[in-house]
Amino acid sequence: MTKSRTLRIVVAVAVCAMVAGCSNSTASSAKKTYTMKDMTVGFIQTGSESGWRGANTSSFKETATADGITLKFYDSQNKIENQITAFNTFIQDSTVNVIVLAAVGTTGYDEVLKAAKAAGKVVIIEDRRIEADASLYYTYIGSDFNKEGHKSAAAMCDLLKGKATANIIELGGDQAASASIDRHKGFAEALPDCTTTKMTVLDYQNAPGWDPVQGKAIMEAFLKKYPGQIDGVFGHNDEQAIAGIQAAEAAGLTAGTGGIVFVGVDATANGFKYLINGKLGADIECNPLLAPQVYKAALDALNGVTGQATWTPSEEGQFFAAQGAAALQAILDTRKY
Ligand code: GYE
Repeated sequence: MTKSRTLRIVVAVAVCAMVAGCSNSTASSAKKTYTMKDMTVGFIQTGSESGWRGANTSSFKETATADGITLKFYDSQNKIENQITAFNTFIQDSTVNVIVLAAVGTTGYDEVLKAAKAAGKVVIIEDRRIEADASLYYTYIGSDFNKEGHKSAAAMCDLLKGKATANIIELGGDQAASASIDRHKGFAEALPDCTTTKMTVLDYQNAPGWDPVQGKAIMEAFLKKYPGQIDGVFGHNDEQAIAGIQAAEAAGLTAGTGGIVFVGVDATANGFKYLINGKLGADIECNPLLAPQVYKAALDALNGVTGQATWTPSEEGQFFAAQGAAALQAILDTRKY
C-alpha cells in the first residue's frame, strides 16, 4: 500500500474521529430541555391552618399528578425551624431540582436560600412574601396582601355607611406571616379614605398559627372589654372572621345587618356560606390555586429562562352579602375552594 494511500486513510480516519467527537460533544453539551416530568419538587408548606391552605396544598398535589411532576410534600406545622430543616433535607436530596417555599415567617431564610443556590436548586417562593434578596430565588408568586387590606377597609366603609363614627376590632392571623402583617398595614392605611364614616380600630390581636379557637377567645375577650362599643370586625382570613361571628352570637349579639358587621379575607367555600346567610358582610378573595403558575416558572428556570419578574401578583376579586344568596350560591357552585 503506497505511502500517499496510507496518508489519505489516516487523514480520513482522523477527520471521522473529529466529526464524531464534535457531534458527541455537541450532542453531550447540547442543552437539555427539561419537561414537567423531569421535575422533582420539594414543597415546603406552612401547615394546614385554614381552608385556604387546604386548597393551596391540593392545587400543588393535583397539578403535580396531572403534569407528571414528582412532588415531595412537607408540612411545616407552622414552625419556621421545621422549614429550615426541610430546606436542608431537600438541598441534600440529589433527586430534588426544585424547592418551593410557602413561608411561615418573613425572615430567617437567607442561609438556606444561599445553600440551595450553591447546590444548583431552583427556588420559587409561593403565597407569602419574605424578606430576602430577590437574587436568592427565581421568582415569588403570591397575592398583594397590602391591597387586600385596602379592599377590606373599603368594604368595611361600605358596610358601615350611615354611621358617622364606628369602632373596629381586628382579628389578626399569625403575627410572623406576611399575609397578616401586610393586611393589617393595608387596612390601617386605607381607613382614613372612608369619607362617610370615621372608623377607629379599638383593638387588634393576632391568633398564633391562625388558630380560629384562639381567634374566638380573643373576640370573646374584646366583647367583654368593649361592651356595646364594637361596630365592625376585620378578620385576616375567613376562619378569624367566622370565629368573631360565633363569639358575637354566643354573646347574644347579631352578626350582619342591624348588628356588628364582619369582613373576611380568602373567600373560601366556608366564607361564602357566611356571605350567603348574611352574617359575613364582605369577603376579599385570595387565590390559593397557584401551583400551575409556580410549576411553569420552575420549568422556565430549569430551562435557563431569565428576565422573569421578581413578583407575580395573583388576580383576585371580592364578594358581598349584598349580592344576594342566589347570586352568591351560583358563584360558589363554580369555585374549586
Ligand atoms: O389568607 C390564610 C392562610 O398566606 C394567603 O394563610 C395565605 C393565608 C390565608 O392561613 O387563610
